[in-house]
Amino acid sequence: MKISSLQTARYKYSPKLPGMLRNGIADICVKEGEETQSVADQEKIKALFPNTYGKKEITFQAGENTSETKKQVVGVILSGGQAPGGHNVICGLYDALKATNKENVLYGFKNGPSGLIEDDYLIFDDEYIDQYRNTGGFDIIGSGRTKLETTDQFAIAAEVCKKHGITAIVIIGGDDSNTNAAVLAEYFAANHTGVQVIGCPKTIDGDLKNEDIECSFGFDTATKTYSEIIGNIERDANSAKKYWHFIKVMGRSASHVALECALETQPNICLISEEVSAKKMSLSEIADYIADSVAKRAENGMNFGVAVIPEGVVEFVPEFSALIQEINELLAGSKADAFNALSTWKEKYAFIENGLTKESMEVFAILPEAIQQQLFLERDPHGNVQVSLIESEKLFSALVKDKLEERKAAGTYNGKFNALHHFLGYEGRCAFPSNFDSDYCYSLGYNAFMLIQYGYNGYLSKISNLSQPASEWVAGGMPITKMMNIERRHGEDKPVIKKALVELDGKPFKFFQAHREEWAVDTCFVYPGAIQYYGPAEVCDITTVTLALEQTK
Ligand code: FBP
Repeated sequence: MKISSLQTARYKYSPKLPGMLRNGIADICVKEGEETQSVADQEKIKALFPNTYGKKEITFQAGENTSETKKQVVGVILSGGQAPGGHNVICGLYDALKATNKENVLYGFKNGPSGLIEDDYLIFDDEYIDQYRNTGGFDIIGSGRTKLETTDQFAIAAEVCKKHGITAIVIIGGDDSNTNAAVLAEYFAANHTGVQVIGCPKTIDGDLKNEDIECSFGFDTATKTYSEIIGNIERDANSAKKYWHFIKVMGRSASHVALECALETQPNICLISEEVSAKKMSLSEIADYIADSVAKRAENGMNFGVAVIPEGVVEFVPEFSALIQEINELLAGSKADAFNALSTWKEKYAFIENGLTKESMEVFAILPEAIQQQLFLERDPHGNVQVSLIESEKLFSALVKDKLEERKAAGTYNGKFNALHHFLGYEGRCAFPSNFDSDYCYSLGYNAFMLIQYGYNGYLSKISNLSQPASEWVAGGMPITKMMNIERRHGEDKPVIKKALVELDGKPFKFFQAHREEWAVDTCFVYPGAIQYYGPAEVCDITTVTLALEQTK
């Protein structure tokens, strides 16, 4: 297989560990902190996790290693969407495991959580793992979205662990996967299996964070990759001076990715879904907001610009989510067959007009036809509209165009508006991890093994003080139950890790808010360029603006 020269160079990169983990395995000891409580619903969570609730927060420090010297057989799983650095979590885990005892074994369950249930695995050795050091992707073992959540699955998992003598499972995933990791940990403890479960916080979306987890891995590299592309597009826009670029960025419901990219690149417009929701903005209001920027820039002779749109924004527009709910109802069960049997869009449109309320029909009617059709074509296995597939970058540019035409007719706008569209998502999820993600992920994996070695169960591997150089990072662990509350899911009360959305009183949003009016009218673009792996630390090792702002005193 041909390998790029960057990949060869990255094989030789030595990820930086937190200072307290640098002295070698024999010199890492535990400092136990306070007992913990869940963030909310304490009594309910305690009742659901009698064996794993309330455990102590811990940190590692330099000192004699007093952990038990039993042989460890660990299984690792990658869960959900790819995030840069996943390979390094496994490399860090492997290196700590082998440095502790050469007889220790690391199993990789293939293609996500289903690999554990199907007993589909490989066993890591030096030659195999060395091909993946500091590389992007999850192809080292593959990933998947099967959820480990039923008692039947847990019983099979326990059998598989028993068969291989597995002493611990490491689950690398987002909020859902780590919620399930906590439930599995409780099951293993309640059934005296002796198997521990440790989670690692992964997702490019940045929505797995709280007072303990400063950021999920992959967010740094993905946002840097998108910011490079947005910056390049800004420079193109500023050179050609003839296009408005509408750029949708991934990130699911939360707008952390969009906000970070805006802080990095200073586009003219960046929508924040959480703000749209708080202000209950309608599609028309959002379109007017963007059209104002287009019109003001046109007055100054600038018929170009850049607008960043978060992936989940339409879900947060109240009238749009009401429309989606009505469409889901309209096509529920066998009604979908009646709809699909209609042969022309005209007939289908009449069916829709008949079935929607007047309010929802008004919203539907203003959508461009391509989006209208998308709402009826792209359905998930339950028959629901797949909101994430809606091309909101095209939706908003079409709505803005309509607004501008109205303004032209009224004589209040006389510019030119040519829109281009982009969607940035998959481009960033498997990029070579930045130095930050290489170091952070390796540390998370190394630290996960220390938690196993010291006998912890139901903990999340935790590395903090991340806006400082790695030598000052703090390694430790936090019971996953501490991050949980009870939420209504599919009609039932469930214990879940609280998803972190953008806080409108948080420092990153406040900073953006303080500058966006100027960015909307003037050209304040910033061009971050490509991720740099070799060179001065201030160019190569700096993490996100979001984290830097969150950690300013
Ligand atoms: P995770 O929550 O699993 O980390 O997924 C992140 C993500 O990239 C989202 O931003 C995006 O909406 C989704 O995955 C896309 O999923 P898929 O890979 O299944 O197309």
